[in-house]
Amino acid sequence: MAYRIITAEEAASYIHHGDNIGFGGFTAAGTPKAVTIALAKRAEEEHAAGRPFKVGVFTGASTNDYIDGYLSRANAIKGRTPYQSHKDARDRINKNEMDYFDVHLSHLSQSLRYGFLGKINIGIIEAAAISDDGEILLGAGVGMAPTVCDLADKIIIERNHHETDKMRGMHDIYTPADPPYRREIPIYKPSDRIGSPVIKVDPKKIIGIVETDLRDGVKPFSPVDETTAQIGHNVCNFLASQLKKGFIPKEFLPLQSGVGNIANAVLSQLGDSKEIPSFEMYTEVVQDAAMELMFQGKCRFASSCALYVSDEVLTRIFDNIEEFRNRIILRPGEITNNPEVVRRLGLITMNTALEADIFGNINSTHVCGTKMMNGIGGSGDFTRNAYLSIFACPSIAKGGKISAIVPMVSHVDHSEHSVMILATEQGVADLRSKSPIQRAEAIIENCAHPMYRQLLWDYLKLSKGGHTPHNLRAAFGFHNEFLRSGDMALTNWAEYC
Ligand code: 0RQ
Repeated sequence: MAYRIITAEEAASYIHHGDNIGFGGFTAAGTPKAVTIALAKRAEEEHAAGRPFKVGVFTGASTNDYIDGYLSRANAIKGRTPYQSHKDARDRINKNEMDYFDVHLSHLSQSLRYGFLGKINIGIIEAAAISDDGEILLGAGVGMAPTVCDLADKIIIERNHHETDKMRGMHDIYTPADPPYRREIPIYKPSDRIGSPVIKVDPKKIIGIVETDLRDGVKPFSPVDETTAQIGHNVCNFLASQLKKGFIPKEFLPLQSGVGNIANAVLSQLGDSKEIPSFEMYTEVVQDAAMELMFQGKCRFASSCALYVSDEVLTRIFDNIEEFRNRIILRPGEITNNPEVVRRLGLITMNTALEADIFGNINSTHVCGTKMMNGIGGSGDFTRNAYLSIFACPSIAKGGKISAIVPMVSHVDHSEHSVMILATEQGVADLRSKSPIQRAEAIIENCAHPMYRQLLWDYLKLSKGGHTPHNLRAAFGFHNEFLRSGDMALTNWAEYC
């Protein structure tokens, strides 16, 4: 073995205050787990001794408690990008104790290569195996590991004994050349392989190997409830109607599905629908619901950046690895989310909104316009380039005290120009070819909860003139009312005009 086996504590000792760390993995899948616990302890000791200790964190997407949890609790993160979904990270971000900037996932690797974001001092990569000549076999998540390995001055490998060598052949590692030399990414169907099954690095960059057997520990999502089942049902019916009308080819088109409870529920419903034929996925995460569709045969093939699945489901994949090696490809995030490929393949994209406005703008990230929830993730990469872009969410949140349909979104992630379909448990609004006023009518009628419908009609009446009618004094009336009384339903427009 050409490398030193080191402890997590020794690995952490090579990381200095102010360093930027690039992590492999995507969501909790294949994300390092051991060194960051030791790093958090070290940060706490440094802080106790009155010395500053904070690092910059670049990840493929959200991570796990081992990175965002431990490092946030230790207040050891100076800056972080991109998507995160950990409560402790969110708390630091919203208290401005961690500088967070949110970018489209497909942009991150190339922005690092272009030098826009500073350098990567240390890469930490979880691997299933590593050869003496520097071939790294990744585990269940790829993220931006290839770019991290390329750019980092030094690399620490966490060899995880649960990420088995059986995964050899599942990955497809490809890094596009940078402009002005970039060519097309030659993926013409989700199952096309264009790269290498391993990452190749200069062995001299590897500081050492930390042995671990910690599991990804993905928790199952909330079971599908009446509301999320109805959303899924509405999306399925809509897709079936598009198929009948010939707007979707009879072979169907590859699907992308975002993360979270709603996305999981929509996928479950697709599995049950007799009208939707079997399909392929070209997506950034495969969750339990998508794997369930693969087990059933409803999903024939999945191209993804990660197997973000519960430990039981991952074990089931490993137990049937010969089959799934031919039915799953794991790619870097800049390829799974690549706008060029998304547009070419003609994806049906399904992502989740926190709130939507009556004109079709979507806020997926900020509660009441100010508090960061998770981030934009890949939802922009997919939505802007989709064949058919769908957003779904429950029409109300927090027991009805929040309407997800508002007069004006308090933060814009996806604009009315990119959003084609909005679905809630109430119904579906097809926004294609509609003027702003027609969109507002369709959204209020089909998507708003009955307890908010009249308030929204009243808002539209107050909003006189212009192509996109608004009453700028009242536009954030729902949000202001929620901040004041805790219940948007108590909005009295007279007070906000
Ligand atoms: O709060 O957790 O306290 O119960 O938001 O909402 O309904 O469980 O939905 O799990 O699907 O998450 C948009 C955050 C939805 C997610 C978002 C509250 C609600 C609940 C969660 P509780 P649900 P989900 C690829 C794709 C953006 C990025 C994306 C997300 C909690 O889907 O991060 O799609 N999407 N990336 O009560 C205040 C509102 C609210 C609200 C819901 N209007 N105001 N709170 N909630 N609506 C991802 C990757 O790139 C990996």
